Amino acid sequence: MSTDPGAAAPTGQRTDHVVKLLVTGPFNAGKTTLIAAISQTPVVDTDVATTGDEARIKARTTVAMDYGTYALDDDQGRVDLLMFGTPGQPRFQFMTDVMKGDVDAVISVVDGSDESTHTDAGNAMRALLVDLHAPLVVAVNRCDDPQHALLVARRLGALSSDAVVPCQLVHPESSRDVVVAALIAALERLERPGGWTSPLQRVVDALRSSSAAAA
Ligand SMILES: Nc1nc2c(ncn2[C@@H]2O[C@H](COP(=O)(O)OP(=O)(O)OP(=O)(O)O)[C@@H](O)[C@H]2O)c(=O)[nH]1
Ligand SMILES: [Mg+2]
Repeated sequence: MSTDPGAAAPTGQRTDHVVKLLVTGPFNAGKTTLIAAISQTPVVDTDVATTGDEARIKARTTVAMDYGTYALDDDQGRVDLLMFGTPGQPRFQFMTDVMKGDVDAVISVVDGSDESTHTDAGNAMRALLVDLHAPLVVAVNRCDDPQHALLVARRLGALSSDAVVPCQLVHPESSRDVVVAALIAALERLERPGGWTSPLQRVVDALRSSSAAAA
């Protein structure tokens, strides 16, 4: 999470906090649907007509990225939630590498009803997380059964500490549940020992260590 009070919000206004979520997963999983359900601004998408075998599954596919935002501005300041969606087709994998910096949490969307996509989804998810120290939420789409969702997430390689959310992303409230789980996972990471330290605590630590050095 960025807390630069001088940072510019995506709209050009000042912002106090920026929270960045990366939404990833295989072709047709539901990534664009999720971001569109939360974003207050029309999603900047890069969907084009699908070609090849995948054209039989759906007419359009994301080729570069999705980008959606959600802003909260109250008496405690402005928070901008930025959601970046990756393309699902493996040939556009390089875009995930471009987008993955500084993310606060990763949402891995997988189609719970299409087992044929799970091996590749698991490989891509584990490869992404190797050098990305961000918490993970596995969103098992087109799935109502928490037990089945857990099974799918474990097969993908999720850890028992990772959040798993069965969802129906066509329903906006289900997308909200997934994003809330990602924000909670990011918060828990910040509060964990060794994670984020509050600015006040950092000043306390610095003062204590300088007085110890002077003694
Ligand atoms: N029945 C059902 N359809 C869904 C659900 N979520 C998404 N869809 C549909 O599945 C299709 C694919 O969704 P997208 O959001 O485009 O998937 P994507 O992961 O962005 O796909 P790519 O960018 O091509 O990889 C769309 O037609 C959605 O309306 C769901 O929960 N249930
Ligand atoms: Mg998409």
